[in-house]
Amino acid sequence: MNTPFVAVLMGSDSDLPVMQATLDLLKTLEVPFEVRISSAHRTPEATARYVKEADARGCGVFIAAAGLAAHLAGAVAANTLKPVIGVPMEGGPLNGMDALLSTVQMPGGIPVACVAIGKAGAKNAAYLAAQILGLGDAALAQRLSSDRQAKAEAILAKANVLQH
Ligand code: RP5
Repeated sequence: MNTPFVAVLMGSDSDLPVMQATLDLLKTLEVPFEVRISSAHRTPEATARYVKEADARGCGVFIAAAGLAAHLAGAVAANTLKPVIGVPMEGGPLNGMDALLSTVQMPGGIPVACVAIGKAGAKNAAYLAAQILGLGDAALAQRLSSDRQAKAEAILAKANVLQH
């Protein structure tokens, strides 16, 4: 069986500046991934086709980012039994609240794990995907553990600086 990869979808290339944080972290954590611009509304058939094909090729986790009436994560979840992480984008007059509710309010039986709006969500989508894949990959779990430790040490070092 191939090593599971993460498929990162976004509804528009206008989502890329925020979603770059997801791609950077997956790279840092050495998680294999591929990226597609694919829209639930503008390219619905292509989205469904890609999800089924990526699933069959060994995708382990899907990440789907979209803004406004954000139906991409739900459309992905409708076409796979693999875990789907939704990232609400913050653009638009409602600052992402529309995307948050559209992403998180899935009907029972078709789950989407929805993370925070915008940059924090983009980062956590990568961490959550890595944690899921880390359940079956001890080396990846170790890289996650080292990353968390390094972040804690960086904060403690800053606290020390403030005390002096
Ligand atoms: C959503 O609409 C996209 O995910 C994006 O966040 C938003 C705006 O898309 P563009 O008009 O910038 O292509 O589908």
